[in-house]
Amino acid sequence: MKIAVLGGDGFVGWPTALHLSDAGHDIHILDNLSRRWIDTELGVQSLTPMDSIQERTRIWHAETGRRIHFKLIDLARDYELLKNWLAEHRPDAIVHFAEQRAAPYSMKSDRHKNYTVNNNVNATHNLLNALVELELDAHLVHLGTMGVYGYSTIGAAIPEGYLAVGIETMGGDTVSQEILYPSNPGSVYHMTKCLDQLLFQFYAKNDGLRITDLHQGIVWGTHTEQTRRHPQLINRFDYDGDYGTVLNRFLIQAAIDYPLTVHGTGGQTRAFIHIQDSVRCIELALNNPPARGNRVEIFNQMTETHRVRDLAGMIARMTGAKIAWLPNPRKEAAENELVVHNEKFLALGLNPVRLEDGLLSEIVDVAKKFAYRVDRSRVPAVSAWTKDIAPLINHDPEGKRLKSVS
Ligand code: USQ
Repeated sequence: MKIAVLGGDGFVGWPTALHLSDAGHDIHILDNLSRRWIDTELGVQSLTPMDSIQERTRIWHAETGRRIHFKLIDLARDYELLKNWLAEHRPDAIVHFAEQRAAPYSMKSDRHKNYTVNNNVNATHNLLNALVELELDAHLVHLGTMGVYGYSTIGAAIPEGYLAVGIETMGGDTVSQEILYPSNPGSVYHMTKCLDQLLFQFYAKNDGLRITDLHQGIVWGTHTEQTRRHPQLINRFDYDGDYGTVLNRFLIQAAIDYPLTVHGTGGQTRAFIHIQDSVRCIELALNNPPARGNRVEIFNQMTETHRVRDLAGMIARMTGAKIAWLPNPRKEAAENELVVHNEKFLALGLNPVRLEDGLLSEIVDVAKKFAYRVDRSRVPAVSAWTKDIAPLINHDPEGKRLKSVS
């Protein structure tokens, strides 16, 4: 297939582009390189040394003989460029990662909230709009988030996108319907993914677009089969307080002898998936498109759930790291249960990589190898969800003003 990978320079986009190229597809990356600009804005860099996208694709070609094409486009702003590109190339499928994906970054200031909404919602809408205008029947696979469901504990498992409800009619009967699971975002970033869901629902219904939405959990790990092939194909690895996600942050913190930064009681339960499974799921989704006229296909792209404090405890036992119990910069439930249906990918043959498979220590090794590149002052998460929370944030989890390290 000819596949456009929008946001193909990012943390999941890059290994996906390699994985799909390796599988024989003709890959075209469209990206505005915003993630690299945000690194510059925040004054941080990936733990792993990353080459330019042009250099990365050159190395891939030298290693495999396969070409990955790159086009610099800002999907949120350059509608005409996007439309012209789609008209010229007419891809069979499109994988859409081209959104600002960090919840803390989306909550940093009013400017960051505006940027995240404008960027994410416009990028998605521009794409859908162009597909309709060009009568292009490409299968659209979008990277959504488990966070659309929210983290309230209701004692029931989260279904894959749709909830069966009974509605009482005026005549007193009960009619059954399947509706999008009520969205309950926990950040401006997560809210944009909820808005995306409505855009997809409308365009699938109105124009018969073929859309798959992947509700992905927190990705951990860094390598995939293809990124291992050459040092310059390495994936990015974020450890800073805005872009670093919890498990990868704990692993790098353990590697540099920094206390593990647990927010609040660490009672938050979240869904996780290894980066290798993430790229496999995307391929499975591409191979199983919905029929034209069908509703949006939704998969829960996660393989296991864990409580934050259990992860911290496990890594502390594995590495001897200390745990810092910090005031939570986010407005979120202190404790929650989370049970998730993910049978659809398992039925399509996904054989998940588990935390217990020993890969955690491998990542500590990656972290140790590049530890010299870490700026310890960028480890604390200081982006506060509300003005009330901001004064409580601990900017120094290493100890001087810390109440409790165990
Ligand atoms: N947390 C800590 N300590 C840290 C960092 C995070 O205790 O040092 C806690 C947070 O308070 C939160 C949980 O860990 O309760 C998860 O935080 P995260 O930063 O790992 O994940 P999140 O902000 O939810 O976002 C990430 C990705 C996002 C994706 C989402 C999937 O950045 O793109 O959509 O995971 S999910 O969480 O399932 O919605």
